[in-house]
Amino acid sequence: MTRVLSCIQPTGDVHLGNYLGALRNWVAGQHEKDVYHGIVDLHALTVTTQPNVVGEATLSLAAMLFAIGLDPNVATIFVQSHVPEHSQLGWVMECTVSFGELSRMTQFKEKSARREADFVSAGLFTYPALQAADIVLYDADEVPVGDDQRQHIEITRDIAIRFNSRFGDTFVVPAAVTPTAGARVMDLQAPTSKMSKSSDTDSGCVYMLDDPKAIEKKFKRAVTDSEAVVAYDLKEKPGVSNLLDILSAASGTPVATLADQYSQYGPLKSDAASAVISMLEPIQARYHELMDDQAELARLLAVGADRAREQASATLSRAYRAIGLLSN
Ligand code: ATP
Ligand code: LTN
Repeated sequence: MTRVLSCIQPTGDVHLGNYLGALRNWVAGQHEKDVYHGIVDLHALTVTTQPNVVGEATLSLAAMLFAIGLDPNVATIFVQSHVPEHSQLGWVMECTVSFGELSRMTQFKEKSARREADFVSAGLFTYPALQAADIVLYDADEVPVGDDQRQHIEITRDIAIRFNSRFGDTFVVPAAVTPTAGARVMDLQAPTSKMSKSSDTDSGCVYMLDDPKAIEKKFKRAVTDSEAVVAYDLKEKPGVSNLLDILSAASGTPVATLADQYSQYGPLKSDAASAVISMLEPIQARYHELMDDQAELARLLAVGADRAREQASATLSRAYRAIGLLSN
């Protein structure tokens, strides 16, 4: 069966865009392929300076992943730092990639420029080597990623190919695949930009843990236009089209059917809010249940860590043997 791996960083709260655009597809995908999903806390260290923040975000993200329906008995859901082989193989990967190759990574150039006077860790620079380890440790055939991560998959392929040619066939060379298209959710206040946790205000971003009142308020205030005609037109009517897209994704009704059903913005907004609230209700309930039962959450993560380690340790040993490190 095809092995798929995709990871997520525990930074910031999960929002509707992450869910409808990506995470919901992870849930559907777990029954189609052999999937591994890591919460990559060590990657988050590249920009962390405060104690406890990463651990708490990791726990919360884990509860959210289980709450949306990832089944630890079907998918392998693990925390990166619970599988020490990531750091171990990460070093080997660092020694298999060149300074020049890492210097060409767009994400590093952008992130380090944005941090300007801030601390730019060496980890931010070597990050793609750790990501390469994340991927090859699991013999992943496919890595579904957005455009921003394609360069990191390319460098992973280059590293794997270089290692295999130096030390003999050891790693599966992964392919970047375009994830199943999810909904593209736009900011409710600025519908030409994608919904994002880093936008200026929170009022255009619906978080998975927002309470019903907050969700209603955000939809009520959603930016539309002055035409007062409900129609799907991404270019001319981005706000209304976004509401139709969200309502469609949350209710399962096709956009075309919905567009015919509404003639005013008010009902469209309140129905979109209600559909989102009903969709999130069971997820939030399960999330809080898990957060209140940390022992269960720890048990679920241990199941994932055990399965992940079994695979990861076999690959690490294979790599050490290929290099010919002295065994102990
Ligand atoms: P930031 O808010 O800092 O830009 P983000 O919220 O976009 O981050 P990422 O960690 O970059 O989150 O993305 C996680 C996943 O969610 C990715 O697969 C990304 O494509 C998807 N995603 C993020 N925002 C949206 C959105 N508005 N619509 C659809 N998919 C999205
Ligand atoms: N760099 C990715 C997160 C990430 C990842 C991975 C994705 C770390 N390791 C392995 C896919 C496969 C990001 O910032 N979104």
